[in-house]
Amino acid sequence: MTGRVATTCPYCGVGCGVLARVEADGAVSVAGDPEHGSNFGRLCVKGAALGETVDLEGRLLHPQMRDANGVLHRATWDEALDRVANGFRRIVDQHGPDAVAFYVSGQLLTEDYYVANKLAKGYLGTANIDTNSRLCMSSAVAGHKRAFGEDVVPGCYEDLEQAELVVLVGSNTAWCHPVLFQRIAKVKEGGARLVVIDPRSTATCESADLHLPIKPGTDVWLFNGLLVFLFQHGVMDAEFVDAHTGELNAALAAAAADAGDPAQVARICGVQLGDLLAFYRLFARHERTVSLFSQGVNQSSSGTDKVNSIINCHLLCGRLGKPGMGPFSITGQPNAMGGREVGGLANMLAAHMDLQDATHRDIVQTFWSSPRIASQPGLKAVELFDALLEKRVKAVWIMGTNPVVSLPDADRAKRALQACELVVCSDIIERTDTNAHAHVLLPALGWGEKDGTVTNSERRISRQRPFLPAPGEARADWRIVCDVARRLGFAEGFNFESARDIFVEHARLTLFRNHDASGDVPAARRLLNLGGLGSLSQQAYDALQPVQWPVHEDGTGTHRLFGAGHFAHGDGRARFVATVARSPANAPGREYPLVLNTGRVRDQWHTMTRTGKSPRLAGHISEPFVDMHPRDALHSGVREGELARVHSQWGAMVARVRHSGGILAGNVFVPIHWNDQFASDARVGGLVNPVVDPVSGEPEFKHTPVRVEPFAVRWYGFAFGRRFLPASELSYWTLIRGDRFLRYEIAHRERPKDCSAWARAWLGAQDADADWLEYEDPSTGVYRAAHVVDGRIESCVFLSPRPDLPSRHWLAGLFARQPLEPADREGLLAGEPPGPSVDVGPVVCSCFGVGRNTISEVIRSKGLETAAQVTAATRAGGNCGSCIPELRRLIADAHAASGV
Ligand SMILES: Nc1nc2c(c(=O)[nH]1)N[C@H]1C(S)=C(S)[C@@H](COP(=O)(O)OP(=O)(O)OC[C@H]3O[C@@H](n4cnc5c(=O)[nH]c(N)nc54)[C@H](O)[C@@H]3O)O[C@H]1N2
Ligand SMILES: Nc1nc2c(c(=O)[nH]1)N[C@H]1C(S)=C(S)[C@@H](COP(=O)(O)OP(=O)(O)OC[C@H]3O[C@@H](n4cnc5c(=O)[nH]c(N)nc54)[C@H](O)[C@@H]3O)O[C@H]1N2
Ligand code: SF4
Ligand SMILES: [Mo]
Repeated sequence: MTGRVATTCPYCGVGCGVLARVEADGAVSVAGDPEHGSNFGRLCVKGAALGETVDLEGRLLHPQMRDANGVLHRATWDEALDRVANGFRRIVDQHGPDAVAFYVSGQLLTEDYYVANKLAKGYLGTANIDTNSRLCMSSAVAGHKRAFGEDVVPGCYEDLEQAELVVLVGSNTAWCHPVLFQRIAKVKEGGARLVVIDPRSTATCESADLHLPIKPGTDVWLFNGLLVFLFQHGVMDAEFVDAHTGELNAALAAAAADAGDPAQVARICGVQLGDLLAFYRLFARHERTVSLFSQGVNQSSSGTDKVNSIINCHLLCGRLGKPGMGPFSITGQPNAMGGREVGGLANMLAAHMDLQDATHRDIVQTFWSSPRIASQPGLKAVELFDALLEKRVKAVWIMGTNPVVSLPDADRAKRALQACELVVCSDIIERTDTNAHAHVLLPALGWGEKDGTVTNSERRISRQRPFLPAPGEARADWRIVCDVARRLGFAEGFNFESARDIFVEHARLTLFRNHDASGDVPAARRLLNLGGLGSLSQQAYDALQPVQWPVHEDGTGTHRLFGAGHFAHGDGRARFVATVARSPANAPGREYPLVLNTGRVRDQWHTMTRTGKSPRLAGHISEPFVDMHPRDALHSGVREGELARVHSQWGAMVARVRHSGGILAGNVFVPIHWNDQFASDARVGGLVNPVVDPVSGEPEFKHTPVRVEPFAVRWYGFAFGRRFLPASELSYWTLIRGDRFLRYEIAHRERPKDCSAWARAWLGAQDADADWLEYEDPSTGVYRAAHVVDGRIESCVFLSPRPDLPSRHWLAGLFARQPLEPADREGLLAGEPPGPSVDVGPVVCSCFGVGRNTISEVIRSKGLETAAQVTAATRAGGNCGSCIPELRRLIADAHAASGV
């Protein structure tokens, strides 16, 4: 494919290879890279929409600094870098190195991460550098270290295809790692079994043979019970356990103490005994079992124990390091793994070495020839923001993460930044909830512009390559760090000319005092070893093909580790960990009777700074919602489609009530994505309990006691405009980007006395000659108006006392049409499309814009039985396949409705 640049998707940890090209009209087109071993040409809908997210609208293109009056102004790079360097220098001189901190991200490239970590730990001398991976993977990291002696994912994606049984624990793989899920779905066709363990019934469950909707937080009981069951039924690889592991007895005793009786485990986990035993038997029976886990496991106050309780079961059966089996921590961000490799967590050093190990400190400091080396673990994310609030830390440099949205107790995080003397933010977007508190804003290069490497969930290092010019004055994150380091007087450690220079240094550090010449393994041996990559030329770096570490001297990679039973603990043995089951930190009670679970939706990425730009991605789920059981809605006095306020002890938010049918009574689910840039009051992080796992420091994002109550409004409505509308004056709003328009879902506590006057002012159509269409029915309280300019629709607003407003779909289409037909004008007044009504319903297939009603109608009328038939009939699911689980659900629903 000529002119295509092979690069890597910047979203999830699947790490798909992407071929990107700038077309003649300037548009960016992307396709899956058929050669890339992670996706073999597939992309999910977020990857497929990448081209819609790389425009420069909203980009931060120049450095900015806040003046004494609190106003941000454009600054030169010299001014901005001086302010950062001088500020950090002054604070370190006055208060010591631990008075400054870095808060970085699993979305930085390995090279960026490496220099940030080097600056903090080797030059400033503080380990106060933590990352959003603390919120994401740190329980998996801690679990791996306890079990294996090093943070290693033993297997690879192929194992999922070779497995007889795939167990998905706390993972909505269908939505969060869609391409990997497609690989899993394929093996299912070959007869493999799929078990999903998740309190919610998600899109992932559509393909499952067995779904265990466990009570939130009870995973350790479940897996402790499994360990006892396997042991009692003799499903154990005694030879492996004897030769290669330690401390089984302690683990068994702990497990038997609280989970020895399956009937009791079933009660505690809230599942049917029969289902529990069915899972235990499936696990017992299938040698080739992969247990893939994600945030339902990690993000818990017992996250590390959850991880080890899963690994224990695999160790007992010797099921890891061989084809088709193993515990598998699936990573969230594109470079969660790379960050771990360079030591981006506050309790790690670099190249998988430990801060608290004097030999490791000596290795790293010697290699760096650095003036100092941090010797005490730094502050973990949540502690770091506490320290900012208490002014123990006085300067923080935030790179590539949006903590005012994504931290637990996020309002406290906001106050922490307000209290901080110097807040520096490197970002690609100008306006974010976090940047609102920056004293210095530094424009970074984004995906498509930046150059470096990322490592995916299966240890595969892939290149991100630029195919777009650097916009404005933006610079690579690594370059910005080096610019500041040089100003701090550390030129000798940061004279890097390119990402390749940094990568090569990182690769060499992984080798340094790792193997000795005789091939013997010295005491400080680490499995993370980039062997042959330590001498890559620029040309070789540019041509680097995806490769899984450890990388041998000849440049070949490693699919699996631990197959030979050698682990990274000093004695070469893996460890069973005694995991004592315990409940989540805070139980629901009278004041806060429901449990808040938070997570992701299919078509948005985190705080929406990039996916929020794409009209295609906005169609699937366009508003923040609180998904709840109808019984709880009744008790809470709220109704589907209306607005509700969700409260916890820490904060509150407003969202639309929804009944997906997948939520257990007693629980609610709220997506994490919406924030102050996209909605009036929907930052769920403000509600989340900041309690953390005692070992990993990872917050309990999946379990906060809350209360839901009505959010009373006098009218509901929606509006479309070609420009931003003054939504912030309303009680409720959400912003949705469309093709050539912006859409707002709105509501307000008071009904305007004069709707017409209000609408004209709000839409900016006060001119007496304005082409203005308007309809009002005082008996029902319905009002609608549209402003037409030069024959084209400019804006419109629809209001009603109830949330049952007309379909937005046909209105969106009017923005593409010019000029309006007379029938369109009539439709606007009538509040419905002219001609036969074609409400296609909410978008299910974002690639082809196919709506739910269309799909359900075809399933019904043609009696379709399979997702493939639906694709043939409607195209839905025919591109990226992300919606196939939802197609299955619609088929099942249609059959249920017709009683088949
Ligand atoms: N579309 C999309 N994809 C993404 C992302 C995104 O923002 N959008 N982000 C990426 C990132 S960084 C990450 S970390 C991953 C996260 O990927 P996932 O972990 O798959 O996603 P989540 O939605 O956070 O949560 C997973 C599931 O855990 C369940 N759960 C909650 N409590 C428990 C419990 O106690 N036990 C069990 N067993 N399950 C529980 C939830 O109901 C939820 O369905 O996704 C990555 N992929
Ligand atoms: N309630 C709740 N909260 C959660 C979670 C949850 O499940 N529930 N999950 C947690 C998890 S797993 C994660 S990973 C976090 C994610 O949370 P965040 O990391 O806060 O979310 P993002 O929106 O990915 O933030 C990335 C920021 O970096 C910017 N950016 C993008 N590319 C670049 C670049 O190349 N350089 C620089 N300098 N900036 C860039 C983006 O514009 C954006 O502002 O959220 C955590 N918070
Ligand atoms: S599964 Fe989707 S989001 Fe994840 S890397 Fe692949 S294309 Fe990107
Ligand atoms: Mo994550």
